[in-house]
Amino acid sequence: MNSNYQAKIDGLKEDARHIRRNIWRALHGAGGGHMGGSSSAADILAALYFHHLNLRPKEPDWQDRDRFVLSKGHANAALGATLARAGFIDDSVLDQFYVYQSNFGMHPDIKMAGVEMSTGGLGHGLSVGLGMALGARMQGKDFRTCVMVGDGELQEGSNWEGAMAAAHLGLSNLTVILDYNKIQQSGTVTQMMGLEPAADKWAAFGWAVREIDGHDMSAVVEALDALPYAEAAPSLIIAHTIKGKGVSFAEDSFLWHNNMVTDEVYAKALAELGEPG
Ligand SMILES: Cc1ncc(C[n+]2csc(CCOP(=O)(O)OP(=O)(O)O)c2C)c(N)n1
Repeated sequence: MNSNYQAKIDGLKEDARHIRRNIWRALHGAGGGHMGGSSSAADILAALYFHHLNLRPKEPDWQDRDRFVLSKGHANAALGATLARAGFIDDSVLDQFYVYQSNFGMHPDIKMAGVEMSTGGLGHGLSVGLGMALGARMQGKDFRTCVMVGDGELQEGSNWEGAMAAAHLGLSNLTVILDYNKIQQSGTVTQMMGLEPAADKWAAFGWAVREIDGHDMSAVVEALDALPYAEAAPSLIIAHTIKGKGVSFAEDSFLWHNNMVTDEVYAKALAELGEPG
C-alpha cells in the first residue's frame, strides 16, 4: 500500500479517536447525553469532514460548499466535536454542551457555524437534504449533499417518502449514509421493527447501494471516493457500525444509547480511548 495513502488513513483514524474523546468530554460536562449513536458515527464523520466534503470552515456560508445534514440529530455531540476539530467553532464550545442558551445543544442548531439543519425530531433530514440537492441542480451548481440517518430513525415513514422522491428526481448529487448500529433507544432494531433486507429495499426504491464496515477507515474512504454510484440515482452507503464504539462498556447496548456520564464513567471512557493526540 502507498505510504501516503496509509498516512492519510492513519490521520483520519486519529481524527475519529479525537472526536470520540470530545464526545465524552461534552457529555461529561453536561452530565450525560447520547454517547451510543455519537460514537458509532465518529469514523464516518472524520472521513467526511477531513477527506470528502468540500468546505471552508472560516467561511461556513460559502455558497458552493458541500452540505452535510445530521438527520439523527441526537448525535450532535459527535457533530460538534467534528466541527471543532475542523475549525468551524472554537474548542471551548465543547464545554458549552447543553448549557442554557448555548448554540451547542443536545441536537444541532443552525445558529452554530457549520450546521446545515436544526434536527432532532427524527425523520426529516432526508427530505430537506433532497431539497438541497435539487436546489443545487436547479442553480447549476455542483455541490453535493450528504445526509446521515439512523437505523431506528428509518422507522419514520417520512424517510421512505423522501427516498422515493429522491430516486424519482434522479438526484445523483445526494448521498445518504445509514449508521447501521442495529440498536435504537430501547432495544435492537430487529426487536422493534426490523429493516432487513435493507439494501434490497433501498435498491427497490431506485437507489444505488453499497455496504461497508463503518469503522474500517479505508473502506469508508473508498466508498466516499467512489460516489456517485450511478449517473441518475441517489447513492446509499449502508455503514455497519457498533453503537458506543471505542468504549467497551458502552458498546452494543441500548443502555448506553443515552446515559449519565459521571466523573468515574468519564475517566474509564478516556482511559480506553487513549491519550489526546
Ligand atoms: C420523531 C422522533 N421520535 C422519537 C425521538 C426520540 N429518539 C431520540 S433518539 C431515538 C432512537 C434513534 O435510534 P437510531 O436511529 O437507531 O439512532 P442511533 O442508534 O444511531 O443513535 C429516539 C426514538 C425523536 N428524537 N424524534
